[in-house]
Amino acid sequence: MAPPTPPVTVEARPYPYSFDPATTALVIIDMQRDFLEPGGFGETLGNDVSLLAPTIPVVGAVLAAAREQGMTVIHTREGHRPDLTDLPPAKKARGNPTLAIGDEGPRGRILVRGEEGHDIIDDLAPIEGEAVLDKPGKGAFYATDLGAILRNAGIKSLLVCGVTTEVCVHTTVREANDRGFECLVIEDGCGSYFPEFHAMALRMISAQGGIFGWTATSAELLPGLSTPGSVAAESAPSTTLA
Ligand code: TIU
Repeated sequence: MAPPTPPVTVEARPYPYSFDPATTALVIIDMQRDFLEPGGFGETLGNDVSLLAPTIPVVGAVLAAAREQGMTVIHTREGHRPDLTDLPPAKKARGNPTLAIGDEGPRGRILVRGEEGHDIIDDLAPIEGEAVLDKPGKGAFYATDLGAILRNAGIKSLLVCGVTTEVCVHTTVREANDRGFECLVIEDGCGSYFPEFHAMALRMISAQGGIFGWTATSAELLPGLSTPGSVAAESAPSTTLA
């Protein structure tokens, strides 16, 4: 039997975050062509998708470290059934997009499962053994089996990254927190079309003593992930949660 993995403690806001890689999942939110590349849903809503590009190498580095540790990895994709029966009419109408969800765009039908634009970008393609979770909403727990997948794998903590910070990342972290998961949001592994929303969304998570989670940069997280058992220099174990 493998020896138990010691906890990792990383510098984080509002205070150091401790987790055991064996009971922690990396959850990568919606790193899809539809949000990150031209011609997709994000652009049809009037956004500059290049603002999200800096997240790609960061998520790639965290993903590589998580794979190295043998951690549970979950990739989510926002999108709808081809017949759009799971698409609320209000969601289709909202945003006054140049192309609505389900319309034919340059990368296939916008935000529809099975289309090129709906899939995860090549740089972060899932590998065998990693769950790809299709979700119709902004939160990854709504109308999905994510809760069951995490419970069945004995997961207690989540490392969360992806796009966009104040929409799908926030909604998912709020849902996870209410379900008892301890969430660390990777600051530079998240991105928004609105840099000011990104900054405030991160502050909202760690404010009020970590009202629904912690945040840390990839530079703070990655050394701990590559050497499990390491403890950040200024950690305060009495304030961390198991
Ligand atoms: N538009 C926007 O900022 N986000 C979304 O619609 N979905 C996600 O955040 N994935």
